[in-house]
Amino acid sequence: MRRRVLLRAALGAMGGALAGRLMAAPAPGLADERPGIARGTSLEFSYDSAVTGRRRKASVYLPPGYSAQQRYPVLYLLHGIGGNQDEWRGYVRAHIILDNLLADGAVVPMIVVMPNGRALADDRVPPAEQTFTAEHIAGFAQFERDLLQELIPAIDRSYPTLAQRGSRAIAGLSMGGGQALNFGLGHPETFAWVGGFSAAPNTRPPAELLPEPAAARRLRLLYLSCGRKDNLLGVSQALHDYLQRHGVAHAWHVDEFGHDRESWAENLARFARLLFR
Ligand code: FER
Repeated sequence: MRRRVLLRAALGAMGGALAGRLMAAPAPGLADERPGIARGTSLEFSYDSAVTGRRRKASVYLPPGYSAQQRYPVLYLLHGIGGNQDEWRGYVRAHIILDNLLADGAVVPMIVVMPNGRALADDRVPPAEQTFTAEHIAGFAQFERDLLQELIPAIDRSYPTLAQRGSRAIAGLSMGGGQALNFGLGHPETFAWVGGFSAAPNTRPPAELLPEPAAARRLRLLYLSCGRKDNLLGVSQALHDYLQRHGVAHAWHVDEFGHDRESWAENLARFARLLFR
C-alpha cells in the first residue's frame, strides 16, 4: 500500500515536469545551432540483447571530423524516466551542444552513445500513468546488465573506441543520473568518469553507492549537479554531504534551474569539458 501511495505522489509531482519537457523553449546559446561550424553525425545503432531477448536501439553521435583511422573515448549518456534513446538529442539537443563545444576546441573529440535505459522486452515509453510502475522502474535497474554485457561490447566491436576504463564515461539525467551513479560507481573497472545530473530516487543510498569511500580515488571524475528549483535536489545533496564527510573529491554544481533542459544542457557542457583529459 505504502509503495502505491509513494508512486502516486511521485507521479503527481513529476507530471508537470514530464509534460513541460515537450513545451519548454530551448536554452539560449549553448544548445542553439551555430551557422558555419562542422557538425557531428547522429546514427541509429542497434544491438542484440540476451537481457531483453530483443534487438535494442541506441542513438550514437560521432564527432565532426570522425575517422575510422583514429580511436575515440566514449561517453554513455542516459535519459530520464519519460524518455528514450532520443531524449538527449530531441529535448536537450546534446548533439548541438557537442558540435558547439567541439567548434570551440573546448572538449576532446568523443563518441557519445545514448541508449534506451529501459531494459524490458517492450522498451517503448509507457503511457504517463504507467511511468512509475514497479515493472518500469525495474527495467531501469535491469539496464545495468544490458549495458555491461551487451551494449558496451557491441559499441567496442562496431566503432574505433578506446576500450578501457580511463576512456569511458557514464552520465545521465534524473532516472538516468541515478543509473549512471549506480552503474558507474559500482563498476570502476569499466568507468573512470561518472556524472549524475538531477539524480532521481533510484540512486542507491550513499553508503551503498560507495561503501568504501577510498575506492573513489580510482575515479578520474565524479560530477554531481542539480537545479536549486528541482524537487529531487535532496538526492544529490545527500550524496554530496556523504562525499564531503568522507573526503571524496568530486565536482558539485547547484544551478538556478529546475528539473529541465536548461540544467541538463549546462551540466552536460560542464561535464564534457572535463572529460578524458
Ligand atoms: C521518483 C521521482 C522521479 C522516481 C524517479 C523520478 C524512481 C524520475 C524522474 C525523471 O527521470 O525525470 O520518485 O523514483
